[in-house]
Amino acid sequence: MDEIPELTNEFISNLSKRNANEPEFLQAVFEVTEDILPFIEQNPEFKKYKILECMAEPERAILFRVPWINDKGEIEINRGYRIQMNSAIGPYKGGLRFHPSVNISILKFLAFEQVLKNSLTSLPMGGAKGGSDFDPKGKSDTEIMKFCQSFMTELSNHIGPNTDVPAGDIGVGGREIGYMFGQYRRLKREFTGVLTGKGMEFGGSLIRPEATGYGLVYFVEEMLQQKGDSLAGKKIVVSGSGNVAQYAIEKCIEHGATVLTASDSDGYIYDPAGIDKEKLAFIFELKNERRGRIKEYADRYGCEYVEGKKPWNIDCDVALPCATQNELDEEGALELVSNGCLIVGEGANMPSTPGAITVFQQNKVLYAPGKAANAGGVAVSGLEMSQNSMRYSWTKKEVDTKLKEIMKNIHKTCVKYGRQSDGFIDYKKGANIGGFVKVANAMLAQGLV
Ligand code: NDP
Ligand code: 2IT
Repeated sequence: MDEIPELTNEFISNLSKRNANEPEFLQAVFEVTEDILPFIEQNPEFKKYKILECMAEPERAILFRVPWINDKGEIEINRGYRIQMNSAIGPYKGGLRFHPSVNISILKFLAFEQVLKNSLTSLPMGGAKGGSDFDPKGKSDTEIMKFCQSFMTELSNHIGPNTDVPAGDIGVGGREIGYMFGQYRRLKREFTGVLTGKGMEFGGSLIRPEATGYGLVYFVEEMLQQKGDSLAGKKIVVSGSGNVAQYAIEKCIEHGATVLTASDSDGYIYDPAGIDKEKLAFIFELKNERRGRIKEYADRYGCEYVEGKKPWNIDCDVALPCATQNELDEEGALELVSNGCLIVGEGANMPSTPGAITVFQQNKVLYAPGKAANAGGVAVSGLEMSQNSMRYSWTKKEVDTKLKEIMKNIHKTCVKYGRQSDGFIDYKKGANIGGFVKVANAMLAQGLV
């Protein structure tokens, strides 16, 4: 840390002061800063125009009240947000998260990551994130619909197909996107591609539900191929059991790997025989239809269930954290390393803590950060926008081929900017510089706006 350029210290201290109550946001920005600072030092224009300082300030942050009435007839008040972080390379784009933990810090970190991620996809999308502290758990379909309608009634004033195009994230899937799309269409009296992740009957893209999980596995396969290896026969540990985890597991099985674990916020299941197609179908039904707990998997298949713990102590070749931020800490990272884990591919956004990342780097574990490895979701969202604009739809095969190509190119970008003198690929550095360059150049070209 002794050769940090002067700019870093000043930048870090100012940013920390201005955002003192936003630990996740600071974590995300610092993690990027350490990689791009030397790059900025070599490019005086970026320094002169304070590009990094600009990027760390949202273009706009919207906060609003979301009142709705629950099934008991009681009034509930939630808080809604949309952080429009950067639109230098395209309309704002990024998911909506409904989870009780949602606050400004979490959404700013997600929006900041989204800017670089969207740039890496090579599609013309700026970055945003939004959501609410609404907790969808245990709510009826009617309550979900009422909440989504109230949320969209205000959000509709701030988004549009050429302005800002939200999608799903934690707690927001096809059902919620459908209700929000319906309300937007009613309010605006127009049918446009204002949201992505829509149902197939009303403008959704094939492969969008699968895209984040599939893209993650395509990326990890590229990492292995770079080493002359492949996923076939590998032992995989997955956290989460939501959208990203489900399709990551599906694609791992297709590649001949054995997935040993899945989890939710209560605990994890460990199935030494591996989650096969039939067991995965049970997870889909459990989580997407009955909205039950992962423990039921262990009850049904007679395997181990570990309450209140993460699966990082399980022996594996590849770890795919697919639940949430900071779910993999230094202790978990040390366990993975001591069990011989070769690769960590982040399906979630910022699941590894800074301490965990240091452990991976010190032990030469190949570590793919979320902004590269989980970019397949937003990439297919970008393809959904293109199809909506053309009033046309591509086949499953066409979208999947484009997704594979995009993940391959992101991998190439990471290798280009992340290759070290000893040949080791620092995917974090590669992704951070690769994502930054295009946005920074676009900002320079457009002047101080
Ligand atoms: P889902 O809501 O479908 O699933 C989330 C999963 O993570 C559930 O298993 C959930 O368990 C678990 N989880 C959520 N919060 C916590 C928590 N605080 N502690 C422990 N477990 C938790 O969301 P997604 O699968 O869509 O999203 C998962 C991750 O992937 C997020 O980090 C998201 O930002 C990221 N991501 C998502 C994309 C997408 O297209 N959907 C694209 C790129 C990244 P439980 O049910 O108990 O809450
Ligand atoms: O974190 C993410 O990239 C997402 N939640 C998907 C965003 C999108 O616009 O598809």
